[in-house]
Amino acid sequence: MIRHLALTVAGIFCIAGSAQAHITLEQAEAVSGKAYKAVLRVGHGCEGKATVRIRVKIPEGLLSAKPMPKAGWTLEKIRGTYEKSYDLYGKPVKEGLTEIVWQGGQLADDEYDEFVFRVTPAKELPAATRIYVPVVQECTEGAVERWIDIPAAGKTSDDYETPAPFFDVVAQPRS
Ligand SMILES: [Cu+2]
Repeated sequence: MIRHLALTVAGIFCIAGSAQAHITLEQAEAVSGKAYKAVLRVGHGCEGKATVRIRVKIPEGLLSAKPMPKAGWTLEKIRGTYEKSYDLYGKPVKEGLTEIVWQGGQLADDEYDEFVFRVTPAKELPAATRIYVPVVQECTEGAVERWIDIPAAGKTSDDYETPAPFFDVVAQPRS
């Protein structure tokens, strides 16, 4: 009985700092100006409820975003204009996907899955920029988890209950 209760509690509350349990990105680093494969790892549902929709906001500076289609889920691709024009392989780009939505599937709370997209971090991004990728996870019965917390100065993502997934953009190695 005690064991059962412990499991239930663990299922309801995310253990602080337990990155595996949150929605996180598999690759911690991307090279500026090169394609980055973003693998969003979904470790659980919303307080025990199954995930039915994943909405990803593509942050400014991440160019030519393309989602990887996923069996059992339909994709919605929302286009928008960037805040400024960027140089991508010698061509100016000013627009692209600003939001990606997977929906129509169902991922049980006790199952794990990954949602993949590709982006190219703009060369114009300063080296060692940490990029936060806000994700909204929608579940059955209208439950929602908003993985959008961006740490304030002096804090880290571990200080937050629903941190936004992130990765660091590093400079291209000199050849
Ligand atoms: Cu978690």
